[in-house]
Amino acid sequence: MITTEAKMVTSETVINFDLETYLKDKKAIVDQALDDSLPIIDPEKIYEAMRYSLLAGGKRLRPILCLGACELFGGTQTMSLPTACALEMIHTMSLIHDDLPAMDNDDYRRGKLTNHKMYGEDIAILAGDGLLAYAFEFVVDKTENVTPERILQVIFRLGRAVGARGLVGGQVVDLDCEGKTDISVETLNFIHTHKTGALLETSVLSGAILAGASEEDLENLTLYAQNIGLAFQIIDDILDITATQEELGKTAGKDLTAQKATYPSIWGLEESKKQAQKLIDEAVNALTIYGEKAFPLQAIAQFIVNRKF
Ligand code: GRG
Repeated sequence: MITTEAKMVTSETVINFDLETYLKDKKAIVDQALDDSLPIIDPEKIYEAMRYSLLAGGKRLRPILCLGACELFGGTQTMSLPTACALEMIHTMSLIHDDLPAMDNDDYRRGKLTNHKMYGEDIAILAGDGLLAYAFEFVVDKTENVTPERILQVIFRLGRAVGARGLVGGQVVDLDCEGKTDISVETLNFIHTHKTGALLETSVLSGAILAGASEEDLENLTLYAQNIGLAFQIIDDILDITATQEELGKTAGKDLTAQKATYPSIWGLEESKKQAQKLIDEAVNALTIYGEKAFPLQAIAQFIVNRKF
C-alpha cells in the first residue's frame, strides 16, 4: 500500500493534497486496464509469462505520471490510459531483461520470483520482447479522441526512450562501469538519465502531448520530469542500502555486492538525500505557474523523495 503525507512543505511551496487516495485510485485504474489489455490466447505459455510480470504489482508510477500530466492540461483518461499501459509494459520488459543472468542476475522482483526463474531464460527474453512490441501496438490500437499527429509524437518519444538514446544506452554504460570504483558523477548521471530518467520523462511528456499541451508547457514539464528522474534514482540507490528485501521486493544491497558506483558511494547518504530533495524542490517549482491543478504532479514529486520502497 502506498502511503505518504497529505500535507507537504518544500522550500517555497505548501501543498495540501491527499496523495494517498490519488495514488490508490489511479493504481486501481491502471491495474484493471493492464489486466484487460493482455488476455491469454495461443500460445498460452508466452501470454502467461508476460502477464506474470506485468501484473506482479509495482507502484505504477510511470502510468500515473502519464495520466496526471494529461489531466493537468485538460485531457481525459480515455486519451491517456492506453499510453499509460504501454509505459508500464515497457517498464516491465526492462525489469525482466534487467534481472536476467546476463544482466543484473536477480532472483526476486516485486516480491516474486523473477520471470526467468519462473519460465526459464528463453521465455523471459521473449516475454520482454513481446511486451515491448505490444506496447507500441496497444497505443496505436486503443488510443481514442487524440489526433494522429499527437499519437505519432508519443510513439516517437516511446521509441527514443527505449533505444540507445534511452534505456538501452544507459544499461550499456552501466554494465561497462560494473566493478569500477572511480566513476564520476557525470558518468553516473549519464547512466541514470538514460536508464531511469528517459522513461519517466516520456511518461510525463506523453500525457501532456496527448492532451495538446503547448511547447512552453512541455518545457516546464521537461524540467519537472528531469528533476524527478534523477531524484528517483538517488533515492533508489539510498534504498538499496537502507531498505530490506521485504520492503523492496527484490534483493537488497545489490549495488555493494556488484561493486557498483552509486550516489551514496560518491556523496554519502546524507548528502545524497539533500541532493534528491533539492531536485524535488526544483521539480515542484517548475509547475507552480499551474496553481492547484499541478498539485497531483507536485505531490508525486514529494512522494518520490519520501518513499520507502
Ligand atoms: C528497453 C529494449 C530494452 C532493453 C532493456 C535492461 C535494460 C535494457 C535496461 C534497464 C532498465 C532498468 C531496469 C532501469 C531501472 C529503473 C528502475 C529504477 C526501476 C525501479 O522502478 P520502480 O521503483 O519499480 O518504479 P516498480 O516495481 O514500483 O514499478
